[in-house]
Amino acid sequence: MNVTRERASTVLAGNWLGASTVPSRSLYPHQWSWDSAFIAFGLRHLSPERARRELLTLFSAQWADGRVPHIVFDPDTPAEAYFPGPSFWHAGRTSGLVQPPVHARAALAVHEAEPDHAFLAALYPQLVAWHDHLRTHRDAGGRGLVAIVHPWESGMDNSPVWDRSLERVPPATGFVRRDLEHGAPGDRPSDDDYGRYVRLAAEYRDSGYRDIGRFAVEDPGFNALLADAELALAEIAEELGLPSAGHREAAARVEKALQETLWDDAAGFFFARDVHTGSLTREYTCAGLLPLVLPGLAVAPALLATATGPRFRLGRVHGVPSYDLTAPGFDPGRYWRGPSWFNVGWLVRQGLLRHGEHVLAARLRDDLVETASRTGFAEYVDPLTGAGHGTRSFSWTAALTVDLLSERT
Ligand code: 9WN
Repeated sequence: MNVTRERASTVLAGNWLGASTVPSRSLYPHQWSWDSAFIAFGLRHLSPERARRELLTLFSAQWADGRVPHIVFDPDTPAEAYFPGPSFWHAGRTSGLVQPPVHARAALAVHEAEPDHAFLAALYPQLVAWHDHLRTHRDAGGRGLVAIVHPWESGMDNSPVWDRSLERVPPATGFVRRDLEHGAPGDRPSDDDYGRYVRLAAEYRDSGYRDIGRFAVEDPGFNALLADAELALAEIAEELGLPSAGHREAAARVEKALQETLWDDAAGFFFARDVHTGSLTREYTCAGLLPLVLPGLAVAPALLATATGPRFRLGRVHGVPSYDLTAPGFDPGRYWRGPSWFNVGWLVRQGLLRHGEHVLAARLRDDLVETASRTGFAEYVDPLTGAGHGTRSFSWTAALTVDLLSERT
C-alpha cells in the first residue's frame, strides 16, 4: 500500500470511536455532521462497512423534524472536553444547529464503492426528510434558498463574510473556551467572535430551535451543496427504482435561485446575502466558488476566471484559499480567514472535473495529497507557504487524501 495512504488510514483508525469518527481526538472529540460525510468518502475505500456505519450513526441522531444535527456527542467523552457541550444545547445527545448537506453525495459514493441497496434504501427517506427540513424551515428570505442561522452552520465558522451580520450580536461572556487548550490562539477565532457564536446559539436554543434570529444569511456554499445533494438523491432514487424527477427539479430550483439572487455578473462571483438587510456581502470567500460543483452552472466560465485570477490563484497556491488573497483582512493562518482547507479543495476539484478542467484538477489533486502528507494531515494550511495550521491527524484531511489516492490508481 502507498505510504501516504497507509498513514492516512492509521489516522482514521485512531479517530474511530467504534460507530463513528471524531474529526480530531483533541480539538473536536465528538461526531460532526459534514465531517462524517467527508470521512465516508475516504472510508469507503478502506472499509465500506465503516463508511456505511459512519453515515448511519449520524442519521440515527436525526431529529423528528428532519434536521441532521451538526454535532452528535459521544457519551463516553468528558463534558469539559468541548465547549459548547451537551449541557449547553438542551437537546439530548446533539446540538441543534445543522451543517452543509453533503450526505446524499457521500451515501451515493459509498454505494458506488460497494453496492448495497439495503443501505441506500434505509438512508433514502432520511435524506429526503433532511432536505425537506431545510426547504420548509429555512427559506427565511422567501426565494427558494436556505438561510443559515449561525456561522457554524456554514462549516466556515470564522469567515470574514459574517462580520457585518455579526455586528448586531453582542458577545456573550462568562464561559470557558476549550478550543484554546488545543489550538494556537493565532489560528483560532477571537474571543469576541467566539462570544457572538455563543450568544447566537443560546438565543436559537431558547427559541426551541425554531426562530430565525438576528443572524440569517443565504450562503452560496450551503445552497450549492444542497442543489448537488438533490442531484445525488435523484441518482439514489434511480438506483432504488423510485421516481427521481422531483429531485432534479428541486436541484434546478436552487440553482436558479442561486444565480438570480447571489450571482454578481460584474464581479464574476457568488456572494452571501444577509436576509435582514437584503443586501449582498461583497466578500470573496471560498464559499462563492462551491457552485462550481453544479455541472449545469451557466456562469461557470466567469467563476473559473475569478478562481484562477489574483483573488484565489487556483493552481498557483496551495489548495483553495478560504479568503481573497488581495483583501486587507487576508490572514494565511487564521481560521477561515485565509488558509486552505482540504474539504474545500476537494470540492472545488470535483467542480473542475465537472467542467472539463482536467489539467487544473490534476494539479490541485497532486498539491492536496503532497500538502496533506507533509503536514501530518493538518486541519488547514497556509496557501502561500503550504505550512500546516490548526490541529494535526485531522480526519477529513486523511479521508479525502485516501479518496484522491484511490482515484489516481
Ligand atoms: C464548530 C469539526 C468542525 C468543522 C467545521 C470547523 C470547526 C467547530 C469549531 O470544526 O467548527 O462546529 O469548534 O470551531 O469550522 O467546519 O465541521 O471539524
